[in-house]
Amino acid sequence: MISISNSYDLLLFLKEQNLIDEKDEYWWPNDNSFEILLGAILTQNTKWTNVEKSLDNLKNLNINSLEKLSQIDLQTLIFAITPSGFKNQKSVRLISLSKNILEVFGTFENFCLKVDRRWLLEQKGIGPETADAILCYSCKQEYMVVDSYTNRLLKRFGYEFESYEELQNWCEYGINENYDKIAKLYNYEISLNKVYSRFHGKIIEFMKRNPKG
Ligand code: 39A
Repeated sequence: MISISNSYDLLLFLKEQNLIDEKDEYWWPNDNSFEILLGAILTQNTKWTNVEKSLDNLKNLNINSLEKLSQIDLQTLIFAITPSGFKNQKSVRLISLSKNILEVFGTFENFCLKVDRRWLLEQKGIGPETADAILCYSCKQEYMVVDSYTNRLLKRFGYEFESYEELQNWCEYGINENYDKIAKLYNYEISLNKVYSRFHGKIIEFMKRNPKG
């Protein structure tokens, strides 16, 4: 393993390996922002392959908007999301989140523009990782998601963090500090949100290919 002094060095190390060349532009499978919101909740405590099965079931039921999700029959939702686990808890939370978004923001588009991290963290079942996944990938805001893969990867490089926020700050700081160099690498066509999105995606893909340090 090479040694790294900051998250920019880590990004360069991962970028050289072309880990997400075949993936979507922002790495997270990107049919639409509403589906990303569903995926961000469904992926809690389960593998992504299980989430894909639940998302397919919801697509087959044509649950493609907050309005439809807020009115779905609970048992139908529970059955549809069974593959991704915690089906009762996640169903209640999805319905209540969709109702709260409609009540406070009116539309999904307005939610993406106006929502902040604090509001998301006040919702039942949404912790920092889920909130940041929604902000980063659904709403295209400038937050980087960090997770157990990020923690484990950085441990291999000798870094340990005391909290989610400390790890997130470390990741975002090195990127911000070196944003000019990064933008140059991408021919100045990359937003900070896209750098965070792709960086997180590279970390996950690297760890899936290299599960043992
Ligand atoms: N753990 C994960 C994932 N693994 C993923 N993909 C693969 C595509 N997403 C979108 C979220 N969490």
